[in-house]
Amino acid sequence: MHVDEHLEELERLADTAGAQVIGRAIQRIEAPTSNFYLGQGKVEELKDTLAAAGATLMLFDENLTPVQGSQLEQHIGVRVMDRTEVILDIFATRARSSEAKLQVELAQLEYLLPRLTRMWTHLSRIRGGIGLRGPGETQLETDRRRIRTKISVVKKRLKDVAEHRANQRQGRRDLPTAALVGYTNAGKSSLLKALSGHDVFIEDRLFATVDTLAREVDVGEGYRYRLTDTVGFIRKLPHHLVASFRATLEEAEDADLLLHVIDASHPGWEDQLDVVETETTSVSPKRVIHVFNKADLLPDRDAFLAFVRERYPHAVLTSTVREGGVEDLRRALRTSAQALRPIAEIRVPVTDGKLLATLHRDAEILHQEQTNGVVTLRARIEARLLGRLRQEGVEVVLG
Ligand SMILES: Nc1nc2c(ncn2[C@@H]2O[C@H](COP(=O)(O)OP(=O)(O)OP(=O)(O)O)[C@@H](O)[C@H]2O)c(=O)[nH]1
Ligand SMILES: [Mg+2]
Repeated sequence: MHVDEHLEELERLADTAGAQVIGRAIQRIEAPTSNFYLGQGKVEELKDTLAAAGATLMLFDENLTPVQGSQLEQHIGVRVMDRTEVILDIFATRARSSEAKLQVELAQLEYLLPRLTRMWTHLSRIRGGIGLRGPGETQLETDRRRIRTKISVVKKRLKDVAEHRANQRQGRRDLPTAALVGYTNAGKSSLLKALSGHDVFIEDRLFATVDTLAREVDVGEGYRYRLTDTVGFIRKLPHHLVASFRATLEEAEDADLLLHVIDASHPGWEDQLDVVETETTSVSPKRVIHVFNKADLLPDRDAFLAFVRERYPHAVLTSTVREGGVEDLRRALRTSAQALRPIAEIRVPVTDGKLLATLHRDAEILHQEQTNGVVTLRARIEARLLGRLRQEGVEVVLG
């Protein structure tokens, strides 16, 4: 991606966060300096530009160390936010579920901890008159301790929520599952909406989705899939900081199939694809379908599909704004569902209550009848479970 595209993205983040951008500046440097990141001359120039424009905020596309952030602020005299801070700000305003709120709180606390001195400087300045004097070491230490305690409390609560979610997922293996993953704004939520017919929140802004959300999707011929929408990825974000991404990764890890959604119309789609692949390496190898979305904006769809299929043989093109634009994906899901959940006839002695209960929980029962103490079930059943049943000597006939 070019630096212009990077700033374009930062501008969209700023817009999402509610800031109005009045100008951009770029400096090419050999290596960041430890005090300002930028060179001294550039800092002076920025100071004048910002003052002349009456700007109140400077956004930095690179992540700043606590020292760089505080030095820049003191020198330039406006609030300075780096990429991560802008993104945390967006997450804070968008989190809805109690889990997402906890995740954002944790990320903010962890971001805050090494920057406490700087935040205090802000406060004392806002209160006025006290100059740049900090709160004193004792106060700082107390605050640090309090934040650390808070962090461990929030972590504990998040762990409980995550365990609860994992249990819920475990208990539901009746349908094959797919996770929609991808760069932010690629169209993941739009695809979930188009496929499921349910209303899903969509917006032409970055990070419209900060909560995972699951919907059932009819993929035809009686097959269904459970699709999960997840939080989008973005370049240069310290993902360890944002626990929401862990939820995304957990969903991805648990799913039978990954749908990697790519905005095919974006000039930097290849870089975006790489960012997502790097972030999800921990969940592969897994079956992945590359879904090239916004195909309606492509000048030559056939040529594009031929090009991407050289690298991703199972790639599909989609458009959520075109009539029938997601049917190729629906068909791919159906093929995959048929392979993952073949239909089988299973005969179980009526006395085997445990096996019957397992089947009722984990398989989709299509038909059931009982004769002479034997229950015959016709069911869509996970290929893995079917193999296990066979090994245990259960009578199973495919088809
Ligand atoms: N032209 C066109 N626009 C699309 C298509 N699919 C989605 N969009 C638009 O792209 C923007 C982002 O869509 P979302 O579905 O919110 O994207 P997302 O991947 O869920 O984004 P985040 O939740 O922010 O990570 C919206 O303005 C959609 O209307 C498509 O097939 N064609
Ligand atoms: Mg979304």
